[in-house]
Amino acid sequence: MKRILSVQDISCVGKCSLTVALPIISAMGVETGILPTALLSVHTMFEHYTFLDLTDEMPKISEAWKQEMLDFDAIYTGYLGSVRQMNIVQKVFEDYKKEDGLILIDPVLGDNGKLYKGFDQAFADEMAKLCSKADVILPNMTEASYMLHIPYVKEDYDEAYVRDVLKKLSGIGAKNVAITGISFEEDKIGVMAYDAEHDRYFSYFNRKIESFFHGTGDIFASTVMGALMNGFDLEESLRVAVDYTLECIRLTTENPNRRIYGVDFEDAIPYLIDRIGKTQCQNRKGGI
Ligand code: PXL
Repeated sequence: MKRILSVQDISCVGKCSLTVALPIISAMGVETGILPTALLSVHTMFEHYTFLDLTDEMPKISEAWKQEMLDFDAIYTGYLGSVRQMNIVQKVFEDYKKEDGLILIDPVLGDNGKLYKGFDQAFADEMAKLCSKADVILPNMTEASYMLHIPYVKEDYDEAYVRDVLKKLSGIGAKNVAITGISFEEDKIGVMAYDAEHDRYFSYFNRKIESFFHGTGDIFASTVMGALMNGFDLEESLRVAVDYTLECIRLTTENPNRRIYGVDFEDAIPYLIDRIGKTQCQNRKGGI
C-alpha cells in the first residue's frame, strides 16, 4: 500500500483540509500520514474560530520520524499558516522526497479574487517559491494571479489567456501545473493543465452547478493525490477529481438539510470508489 504525507491544518469542523483529505485518500486505498500545521475550531471562513499554531511542533515530528526510518511515496501540502511553516515544509521535502516520489502542492491562498484571512502578497510570493519544488501544483485563478502578480480575471478570459497563465506558472519551476475552476461556457467548469516536460496542454470540463461551497479545492486536490497514487496519469487523475467534485456538489445541492459550510463529500465516496475501480484497467500507466 502506498503511503503519503499530507501537510495541512486540522479544522475541527468545517469539511476542509485534513478532515477531507484523510477520508478521501483512505477511501482510495492509500495510507495517509499527517503533519498538522495548526488546530482550528473551524476554518477561517467562519466568523469566530480558535487557532493553535503548531509550527514549533512540525520539525520535532519530522525529526522523530527519521528515527523510525519512516518514508512516504508522496507529499501533499495544503493550507499553510506562515512563511516559517513554508521553510519547514521545504526541509520536509528535502528529507522525505524519494527519488521517484511525488510532491503535490495545493497553494491555498484565496478564492474569488481575494486572499483568505491572514494572508498577504508576501505570503503568496513565498508560496510561489515553494511551488518551484513541486511535481504538480493545483492553484485556482485567484491563487495563480497572486503568485504571478497579475490582475485577477473572473471568467472573462479565453483559452489563450489561460495557456499563458499556465506557462507563466510553470516558469516558477513546477513540473505540472493545473488551474482549477476554469470556465469558458456558462454551464461548464473544469481544469486546464500544462505539462512542462512535454510542452503539452490538457483540459477537461464537466457540468457546472451554480453554487459556492467551501472546501471543494481540498476535495479536488485530495482526489488528484489519491488517483496519482492509484497509478493514474495526471490527466486521468484530474478527470476523476473534476467528476468527483461535481458529484459532491450535485448531491449537496439536492440535500435540503445540507450544511452551509461544505459539501457532502461523504455521500459521494461510493461514486469515487466505483469510479476508481472502473478506470483502473484502461488508464493505469503508472506515474505522471
Ligand atoms: O479550504 C482551504 C482552507 C483550509 N484550512 C483553513 C482555511 C481554509 C480556507 O479558508 O481557512 C483553516
